[in-house]
Amino acid sequence: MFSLVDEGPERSILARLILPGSVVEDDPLEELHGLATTAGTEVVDELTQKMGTPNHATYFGKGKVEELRLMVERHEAHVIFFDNDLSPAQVRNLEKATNAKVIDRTELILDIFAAGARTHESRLAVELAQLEYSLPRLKRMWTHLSRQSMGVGMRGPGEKQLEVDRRLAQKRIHDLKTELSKVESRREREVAGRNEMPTISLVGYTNAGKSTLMNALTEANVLAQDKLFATLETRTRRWHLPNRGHVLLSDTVGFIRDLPHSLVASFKSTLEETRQANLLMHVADASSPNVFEQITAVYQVLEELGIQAKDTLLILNKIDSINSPRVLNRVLDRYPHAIPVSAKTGKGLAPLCEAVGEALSREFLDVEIDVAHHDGKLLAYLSAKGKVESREFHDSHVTVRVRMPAAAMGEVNRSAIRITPTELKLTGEMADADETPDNGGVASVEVSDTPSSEVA
Ligand SMILES: Nc1nc2c(ncn2[C@@H]2O[C@H](COP(=O)(O)OP(=O)(O)OP(=O)(O)O)[C@@H](O)[C@H]2O)c(=O)[nH]1
Ligand SMILES: [Mg+2]
Repeated sequence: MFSLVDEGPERSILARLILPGSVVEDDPLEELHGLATTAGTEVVDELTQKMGTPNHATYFGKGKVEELRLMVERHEAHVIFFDNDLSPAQVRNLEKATNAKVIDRTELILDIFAAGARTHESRLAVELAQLEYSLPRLKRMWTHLSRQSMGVGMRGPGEKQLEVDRRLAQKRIHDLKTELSKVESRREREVAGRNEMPTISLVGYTNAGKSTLMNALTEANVLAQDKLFATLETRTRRWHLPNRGHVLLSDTVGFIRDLPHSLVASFKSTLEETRQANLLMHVADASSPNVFEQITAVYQVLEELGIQAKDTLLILNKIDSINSPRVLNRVLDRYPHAIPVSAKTGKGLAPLCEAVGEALSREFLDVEIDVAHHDGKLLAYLSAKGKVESREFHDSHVTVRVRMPAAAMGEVNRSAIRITPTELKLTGEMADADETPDNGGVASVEVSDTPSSEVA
C-alpha cells in the first residue's frame, strides 16, 4: 500500500509479453513509454518476455513475475503497465505477487482519455467506456496518487464504482448510452446540415501531427503537443483552398493500435465529421520507425468505424526530421501516391493543396441541370444536397447551375430532363460567398454545456 502524501510523480514499470505473430517494433516498449509518461508517471524500468501463450494465472511466466516483484521493490515503484490486455484474475494475481498496482493497456488508454476529456460529449463517451471496462471487474479504476492527493483524481466512475453494485452500474451504462445516442443523432443532423462546403477530415495515428497540420493550413490555433491523445474533441475550421474556395477542415481524436473497442464505439458522435466527410486526409508520421504499422492500425480503426470506403489522401508528415532519403523512399515505394510534407516547416503544403483540390473535383460535379417546372421535389433536392449558383426560368423548365456531390447524382439522373457538365470556376461569386465576416454561411455548432465540435 502506498500513502497518499507521496511526493512527485508515480513511478512505473513497463511490461510486455511478445506473443508469436505480433509485430515487434525496434523498440517494443516505445509506445507504452509514451502512454505511461502521457499519463503522468515516471518510467523507472521495463521488462519484456517472449512466450507462446500467456500464463493463465499471471500472464508472465513465474520467473518473470518474480523479476517484476524485485523491480518494484528496488525502485519503490507504484504501478506496472502491461502493453497487453489482461483478465481480471491475472491483474489480481499479479498485484498480489508484485505488491504494485497492475494496469493493462486498455485501462491505461482509458485513463489518458479520462484525464483529457474536456467536453460534455467526450466525458460521456469516456465514462461509458470506463464503466464497460470495469463492470466485469467491479473494481475502482486506476487513478494517480498525485491526482488523488490533489483531489482531482476522482474522475470517471472511479470512487463511485466501489460503492455501487453491478445493477447500478448497468443502469448508469444504460443512461449513458441513451444520452450519447441523443447527442449522436443531434450531431448527425448538425453535421449533415452543414453542406454548403466540401468537408475534409484529418485522421491518423496519435501524435502524427494532425493538429499541427490543421494549424499550418488554417491558422486554427488548436492545441498540438508532443504527447499521445492531445486532441480528444473535433474542431472544424474553414480552410481557403487556393483555386477552389472555402472548404471545411476537421481535426479530431487520434487512433492507436488496439484502440479499446468500447472507446471507439462511444466516440461515435465525436467522429461524426469524419463519418460524413467528403474526403479524408490520413496523416502519418513518416519519421517513425513504425510508420507502416501505424498506417495499418489507422485503416483498421476506420474499418471498425465503418468509414473505410472514403476517398483518402495519405500525407507523410515530419519529413523535416528524416535524415536519409532512403527512409522516405521506403514509404513512398509502398504508397506511391502519398504526399510528403512537413507541417512544421510548411514544406510540401502547396502540392498538398493541389492534391486536395483534385480529389475534391472527383467528389463534386459542376453541372447545369434542366428540371421540369412541376418537379418541386428535384428542385428541393438540388438545394438541399448541392450548392446552387443560379436558376434560370424557361417556358418548360428551370435550368439550375449547381455543384453537386458525385454521390448525390443518382437521384438527379433519374428525374432531370437534361444534365450538362459546366466549368463552374469557383473564383467568382461562389468562392467569395463565404468571405462574409464571422461564420459566413456555416452553421455554427453549439451543443449544450460545452461544444465538442465547433466551427469558427
Ligand atoms: N519535426 C516535426 N514535428 C512535427 C511535425 N508535425 C507535428 N510535429 C510534432 O509532433 C507532435 C504531435 O503533434 P500534434 O499535431 O499534436 O499531433 P496529433 O496528430 O494532433 O496528435 P494527437 O492529437 O495527440 O492525436 C508535436 O510535438 C508536434 O510539434 C513536423 O512536420 N515535423
Ligand atoms: Mg491533435
